[in-house]
Amino acid sequence: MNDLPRHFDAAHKVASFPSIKPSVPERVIGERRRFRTIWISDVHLGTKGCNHELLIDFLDHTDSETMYLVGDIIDGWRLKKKFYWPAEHNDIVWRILKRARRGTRIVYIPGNHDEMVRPFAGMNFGGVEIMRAAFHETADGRRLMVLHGDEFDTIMLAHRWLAFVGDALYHVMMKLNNWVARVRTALGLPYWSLSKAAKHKVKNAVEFISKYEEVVARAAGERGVDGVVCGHIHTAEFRSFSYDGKEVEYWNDGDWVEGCNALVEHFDGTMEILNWPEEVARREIRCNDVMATVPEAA
Ligand SMILES: [Mn+2]
Repeated sequence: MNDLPRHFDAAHKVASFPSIKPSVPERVIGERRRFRTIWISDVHLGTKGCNHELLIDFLDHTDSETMYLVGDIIDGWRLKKKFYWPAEHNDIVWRILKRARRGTRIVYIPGNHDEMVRPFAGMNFGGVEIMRAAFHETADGRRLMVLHGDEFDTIMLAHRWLAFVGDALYHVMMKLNNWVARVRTALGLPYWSLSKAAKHKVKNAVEFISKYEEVVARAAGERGVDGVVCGHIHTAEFRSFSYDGKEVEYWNDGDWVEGCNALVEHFDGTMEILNWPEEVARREIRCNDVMATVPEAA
């Protein structure tokens, strides 16, 4: 019971947070892109992996009626080991709370890395609703189940396979493989393929992702919803499955460590996965086009 005043105190601090100025000022250039709904997850605040620059840019250029934070927003596991919290990470919290103040409905569904927030499900901190899972109805009436997704990753393979995902790494591995082979030959050792070992891991990773998507979609099908939105495996994706002769949509909103993706719902109910680095590149090209039409000052 002694805990209660402490929680109120924490809630008060969170509520007064928007009056503090962020270290990176808000940059709203022209109109914000408005969506009905935005889903983001796997931000991993409190780690060097979090791409705070791109996320701040995303938050400054978009707006929505509802925003779901689909877990692993704060990395409590890593923070417990080593405290790392740059000013930009506060800026992200500041921006989210400011959205809530401007009238966006914010729903925070904690994941496995921020599981310490899970006991607060049902509470509201500074306009942020904390929930264990949510049901979202799209503008065209589809019912989607929203959850982080670690519930379906029973073996918790996430960390072991994540390191092996990605073509780029595979190519580096191939180069390294040649080097290892040469050194081994020079030393008179038998051939051993590093790339083959890696390829095996990559194949396992691909199988794991595919299996995971299937398991999550099936769980949604069993609950009779039209689809599911989750995060957790850091792989933004849309897939359509069939359950009991009915279509079940699988949406993964990706992450802000590697891909920097967000899932959005337009006002007509159409859903789209945004790749923010690509959006930034497109914006810069458009900006250059505009600049090219500006006559040079004499
Ligand atoms: Mn997770």
